[in-house]
Amino acid sequence: METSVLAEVVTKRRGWNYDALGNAITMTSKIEVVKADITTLAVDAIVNAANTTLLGGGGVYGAIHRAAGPELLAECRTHGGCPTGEARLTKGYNLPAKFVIHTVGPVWTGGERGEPELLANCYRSVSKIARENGIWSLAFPAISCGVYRFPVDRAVKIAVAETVAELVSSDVVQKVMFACFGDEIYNAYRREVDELS
Ligand code: AR6
Repeated sequence: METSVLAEVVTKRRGWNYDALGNAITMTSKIEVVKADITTLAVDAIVNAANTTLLGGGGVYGAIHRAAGPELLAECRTHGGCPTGEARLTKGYNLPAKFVIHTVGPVWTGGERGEPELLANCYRSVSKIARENGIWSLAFPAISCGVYRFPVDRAVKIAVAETVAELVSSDVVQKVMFACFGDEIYNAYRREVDELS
């Protein structure tokens, strides 16, 4: 293997990246794990964990709609739903975030129905929309880890792996926050992100 290719593989494995001058930037400087209500975060876009109708729910969905105001629901109606693993973009209305990217995580039913791949697809779909819309900073909730009962450790591994893959390959998305509600989720993200450095 050529030295440059080998260096790239090692670089990606260790979660390092390089800026235009060739200075090493750690992935951990681009990823932040915070205990926060996602609706308070002033990032370009926050991610919503919705259901396939995009039109109702509690949890993080309810918090985002309450904070954004009724215009958000009106714009969601125009999308006519969203399949599991895909994502849709709306404005952020009264939120500090300019946009909301709505994605639909899988309901955990034991792991034999493609749940891990569907969850990975959520992160990929969100990243694609972010790239296409010049979104520099993003905040994710723990998609599928509430009502949809995805095992937290497995979900967090997928979230971090997909985020690193995006940050390594994209020159658009530069900052990703994981907004955690509760110690279990926070500690799981902390452990996984700490392993990158
Ligand atoms: N900020 C950050 N995280 C939050 C917040 C908040 N304000 N509120 C809750 N969480 P869930 P799911 C966390 O159930 O499992 C909806 O009703 C929460 O503690 O909101 O993908 C939809 O309409 C958990 O860790 O989403 C769907 O029907 C995580 O966000 C269904 O729930 C996700 O929990 C989707 O279920």
